[in-house]
Amino acid sequence: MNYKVIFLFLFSTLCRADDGYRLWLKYDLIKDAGQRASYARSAQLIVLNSTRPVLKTAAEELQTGLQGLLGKPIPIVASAAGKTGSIILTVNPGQPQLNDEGYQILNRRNTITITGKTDSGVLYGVFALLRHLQTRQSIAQLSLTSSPKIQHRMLNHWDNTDASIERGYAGESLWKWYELPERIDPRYREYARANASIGINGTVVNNVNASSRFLTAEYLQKVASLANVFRPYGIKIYLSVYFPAPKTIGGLKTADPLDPEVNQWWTDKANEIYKLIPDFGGFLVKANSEGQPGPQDYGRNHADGANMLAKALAPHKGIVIWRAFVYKADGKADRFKAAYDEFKPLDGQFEKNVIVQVKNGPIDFQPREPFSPIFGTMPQTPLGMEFQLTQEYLGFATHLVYEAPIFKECLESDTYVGGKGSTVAKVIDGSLHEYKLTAIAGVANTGSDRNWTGHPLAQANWYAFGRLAWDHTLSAEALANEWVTMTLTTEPTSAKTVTDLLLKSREIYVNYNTPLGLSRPWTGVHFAPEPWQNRSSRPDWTAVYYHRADSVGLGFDRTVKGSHALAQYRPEVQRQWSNPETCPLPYLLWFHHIAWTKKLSTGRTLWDELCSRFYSGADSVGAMQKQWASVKKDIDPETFANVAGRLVTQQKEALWWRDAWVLYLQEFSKQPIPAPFKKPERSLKEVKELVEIYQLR
Ligand code: GCV
Repeated sequence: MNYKVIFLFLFSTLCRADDGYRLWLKYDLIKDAGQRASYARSAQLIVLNSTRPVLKTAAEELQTGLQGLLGKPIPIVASAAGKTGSIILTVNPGQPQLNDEGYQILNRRNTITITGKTDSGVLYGVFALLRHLQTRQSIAQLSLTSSPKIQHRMLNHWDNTDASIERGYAGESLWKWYELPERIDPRYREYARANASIGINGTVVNNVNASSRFLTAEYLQKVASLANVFRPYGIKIYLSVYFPAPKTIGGLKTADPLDPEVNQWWTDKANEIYKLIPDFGGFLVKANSEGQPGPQDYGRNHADGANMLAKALAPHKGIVIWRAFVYKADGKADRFKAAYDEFKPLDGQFEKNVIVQVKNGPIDFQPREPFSPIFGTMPQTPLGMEFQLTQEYLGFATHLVYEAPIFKECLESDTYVGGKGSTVAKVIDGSLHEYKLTAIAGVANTGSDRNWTGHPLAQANWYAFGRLAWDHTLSAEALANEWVTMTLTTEPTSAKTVTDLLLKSREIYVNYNTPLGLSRPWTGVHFAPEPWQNRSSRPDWTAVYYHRADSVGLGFDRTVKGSHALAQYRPEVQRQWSNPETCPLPYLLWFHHIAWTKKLSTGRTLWDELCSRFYSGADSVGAMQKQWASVKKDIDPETFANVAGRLVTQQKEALWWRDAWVLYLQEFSKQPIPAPFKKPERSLKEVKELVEIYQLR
């Protein structure tokens, strides 16, 4: 082989390799010339008569996308001058049917008009049109109207000043604080593009376990420089704030929210921020939670704390997002009930620009949780949703878990707060209680890894979250298929196979990890199974606190005979869930302590059913590997190998989870492993030794 041939070979290999950096915005050339020509009929020119930044972004994004997909230059011009085949970008503040960020796309005689009520609406319309092309749909008679159902669609980054990410599994933080504001990493813009393409319009860049450093003049310059990058993409920046900042950086003796000097400090701070960042979004606050200070340290309540910040931000139209993730270190209490007990009495007491952000479930982002009862109880307080995209309890970045089914399950749950059909989605989109403020947040799964999310398929979680935040009625299946087609392959059979793989991944994970409503939010390593863990600085940070295995059975009794947490739900929900016969199996052990020998609706005893799920879950990972292998020819080799490797790890760890639970629980149940399953080959002691390795320093 001569050098020329070697070069050409290497070059073509490099061109082919896909490291995932381009996410779902690939815009590779459409191979089918006929299809290209049919799209091109309506896409000869982009017409934009404005230099406003978001509109400019819209035109340039459209140009980038079209040029890639159609393989030819598409000029941006100020006027179409009667030419057909143009795409006209236009803003019409009076456009009926649309809300502020909505768009309408119409194709009439090969002239496409994308109309937004605002500049952002046009940008979202552009991405919707590109999505149509990327998923190879016809645009000939296109007529699309869409408006976001929720106003604030945000990512929450748990990123620290030292570039570490709390519960981050895809490398370090994207934000290079030591380089900012002078050096702007080009990746910040790529991040903004990706978010805008799925409708995200806000980002909280730092950890809710916040450092007061972010509120110093030095750091605000850095934050402002990021805001400048995000602005042309319609994305506002927010900060998590450390409640005692008036003391730590303001030199005051107190951070009491009712103290006038403290109020003045926050007012001055807000003024300082808005001078630098005129469209700053607001503050996110974790207070009196897991050791974070807050208003209760001064005998005040959450509303006092939130309202003080809200008043400081109100003149600038900023908002306060106050988290409801609170629970006290009380071993006798049921942590499930804590947030509801603290927040329900405060309903209606928050300022108009406060939104209370509630995690989807009552405990903490478990593989499966019932919806938080708070959603059914605070009609006078805007409630926002907090989902977790990063896989803290879902196998980090090694296990494949497509999360849209988790989001949908919660959003579609019926709270009954306003009668049948009062879904969580209708609570948080404001339609049920006519909230003036609506929000949804995803704890980001992004990091400095080239492919952004560590596991290549975890990009689908970021994608699906954004799309659902825009429109929660979209199905998990449609979104999976959309993402796969835009990102991995347009070949329909393989796309269908990968979509199917994504869709079943969550249930498989639950089966080998926490079936039938088991939960596992203990401290430990968050990664490895430790059902035996019974020692910690606080009782609700042990495993045994949650699963309550004993010689009789398993599960946390939250009925009237137990902690009575069920009383926090509306009577219709209580009626169904408080009876073990009618409680859905996926939630059974969340609410009931069930005898090992009790026959379930499946016809098996609890013990046999658990074993069957642990074993079938672990086996299914093998089936997922086979399914992935079957699409090899249609997937980029680098991405294929990356996922294949992670599936091997997942298989190993699924067996590990299965063995840990089965061997540990068997010590209580004293039951044999039911046929056809075989007893694990290793002992409980051996599994424990494996876990210990992950705890070594
Ligand atoms: C940011 C869980 C996580 C913590 C996280 C906390 C929260 O407890 O383990 O890392 O802290 O939730 O949501 O505040």
